Amino acid sequence: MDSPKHVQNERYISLITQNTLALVLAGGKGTRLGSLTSHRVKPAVPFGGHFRIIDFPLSNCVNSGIRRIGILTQYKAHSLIQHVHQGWGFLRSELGEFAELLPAQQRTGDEWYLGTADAVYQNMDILRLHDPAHLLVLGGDHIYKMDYGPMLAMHVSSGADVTVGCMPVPLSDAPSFGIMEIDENNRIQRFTEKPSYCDPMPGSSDKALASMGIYVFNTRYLLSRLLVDANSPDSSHDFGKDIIPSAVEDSEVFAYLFRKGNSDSPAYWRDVGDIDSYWKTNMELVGVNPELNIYDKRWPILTWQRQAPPAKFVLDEPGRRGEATNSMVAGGCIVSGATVRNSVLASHVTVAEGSSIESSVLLENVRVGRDVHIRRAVIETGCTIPDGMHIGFDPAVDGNRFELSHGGIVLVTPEMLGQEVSCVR
Ligand code: ADQ
Ligand code: ADP
Repeated sequence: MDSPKHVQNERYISLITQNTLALVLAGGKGTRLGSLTSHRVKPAVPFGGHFRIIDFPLSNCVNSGIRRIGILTQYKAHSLIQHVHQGWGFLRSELGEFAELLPAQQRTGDEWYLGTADAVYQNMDILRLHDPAHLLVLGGDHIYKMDYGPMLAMHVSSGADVTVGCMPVPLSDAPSFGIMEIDENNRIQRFTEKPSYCDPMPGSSDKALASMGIYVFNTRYLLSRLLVDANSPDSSHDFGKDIIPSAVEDSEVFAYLFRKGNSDSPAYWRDVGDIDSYWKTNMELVGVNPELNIYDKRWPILTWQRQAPPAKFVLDEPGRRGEATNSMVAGGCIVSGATVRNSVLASHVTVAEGSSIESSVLLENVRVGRDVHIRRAVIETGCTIPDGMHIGFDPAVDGNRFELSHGGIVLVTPEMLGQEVSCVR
């Protein structure tokens, strides 16, 4: 649709991305990740050995040429603030670039952020100061690589007030998403937040078109809508529940389908909403040929990482090899006379002699004792697993002492082991 303009002006996209400010929503409670979010907000949850979830949307912004970013926080934000502060300070303020934390600070009244739209509303004065032509509103809790440039370009060339990023999801997952119906020009006809029932999208028997929680707005349009919303007593001040459905009624609202390159198939995008999807999305990285390539130097996932010596694999006294296969092992780990398979080990994990780790995610500073066997588990930062313990073999035993997901994944935290919380989460 926009190719003629591309041809006319080779800077068509970069002029738009430079005039865009991204707002990453990172203030929600997100209780479905269980005890992984009892000390930290979901976007701050570690992922993939080196990263925190928020690194994905933030990296997408920088890789797309959007270098003005606000991060809206409120709930259990300590490690998120620390991470952004340590890892995302490389943007050059003297060039007008920033990744700025926007905590709830009662700028407009006595309330904390009531909903996602209210979070943006409460920062209106700051947005007016920056004065971008477009606002790109992103959830801080999805794993994907996306160039936002083409979506912004489509937004501008279609003359939309709002553009919503979307992709097909299984019909059975529709109640977890905002679901839309679109016409042949991708104009959104109907938008329902988390419907209990919906019909399949045209041309499919088992898929519905879901919002990715990614929105492009013309700044002036959004600010005027937020003012109205703030004065609506019945509103929950949420993009998915209030702003988008009402915009669909009376404004130009278009869908942008997030596809893999130039193909028709949907691109990789994961909502790591619960422990099962968190575990599965981590597991998808350790396969031989993962759909999400985090090794692509053209699209680096940026983060802050701890200074650590290289991971070490040790042959123990009786001659047992310390080894890891189909696994990602971060710096500072030591695997001694033990085997690690299909697993993700974050930095400074130690696995002692005679132990085995299989299909598991071990977060920073986990110490695994001798003759421990762990399967299909997520082990929280700072846990010490005592010698001889078996995790993931007997649901009845695990269910009593740990958290067991619907899909049978065991979540272990220091509290469940009766240990003190000694690490920043
Ligand atoms: P949900 O993910 O359920 O649905 P929500 O819980 O509002 O929506 O979270 C979206 C993002 O906003 C998260 O990153 C969260 O941390 C943050 N957030 C939530 N409340 C906040 C607040 N008060 N202040 C600041 N940030 C807050 C949304 C859309 C759906 C869409 C899915 C896609 O509403 O339409 O389908 O995302 O996952
Ligand atoms: P992979 O790295 O696994 O081959 P892709 O290259 O298909 O994955 O990237 C997935 C998404 O990430 C693309 O749809 C695109 O939005 C974005 N992306 C990755 N690399 C680039 C790039 N060099 N330029 C623009 N977009 C990119």
